[in-house]
Amino acid sequence: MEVALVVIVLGATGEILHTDVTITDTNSTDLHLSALAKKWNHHTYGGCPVDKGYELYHNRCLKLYTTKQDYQTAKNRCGDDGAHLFNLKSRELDVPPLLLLMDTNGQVLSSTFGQGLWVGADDITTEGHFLWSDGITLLRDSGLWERGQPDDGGSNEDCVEVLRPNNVSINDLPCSKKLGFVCQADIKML
Ligand SMILES: [Ca+2]
Ligand SMILES: [Ca+2]
Repeated sequence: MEVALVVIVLGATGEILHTDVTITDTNSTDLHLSALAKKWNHHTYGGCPVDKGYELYHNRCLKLYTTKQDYQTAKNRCGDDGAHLFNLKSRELDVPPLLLLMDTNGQVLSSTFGQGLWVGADDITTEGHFLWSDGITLLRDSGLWERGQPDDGGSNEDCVEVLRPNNVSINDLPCSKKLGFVCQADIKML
């Protein structure tokens, strides 16, 4: 006899604000998410591929990679997970999950240019026209850019890092730079 209790709290617009899972069975009492991941290996939780190390932070499935890689390698690594580099589109919806991910991993966003984390935007295809990994345009007036950015410094800055723990912002820099990165798995409806 096994009972799984799943609590999902939805916001006014239907986004997932919080989820919690408790399993009770005859041999053990309260198993938490990590145990659930092992128990149901290759399954998803809340639409997140937990077997690959992704977890739900507010309403985003994220994983932090701290080993520094160039942009293309980082992008490929996310792709290997069936994910993509994090699309940090909304200060309201995407910054809280990012900061929770950092906090949970005992990390802090750098405030130094060139030492941030890769996110999923670049202007490799057309200079000056930044696209998120889903093909949506990242506007220059999005309100996410650091003041004076993007500046295509040295005519060689085509990839985007995220910076600053207290006033999260983005900057373009050379794609060959090696940074940690954040991958995002799109939430699948169960
Ligand atoms: Ca550029
Ligand atoms: Ca720049």
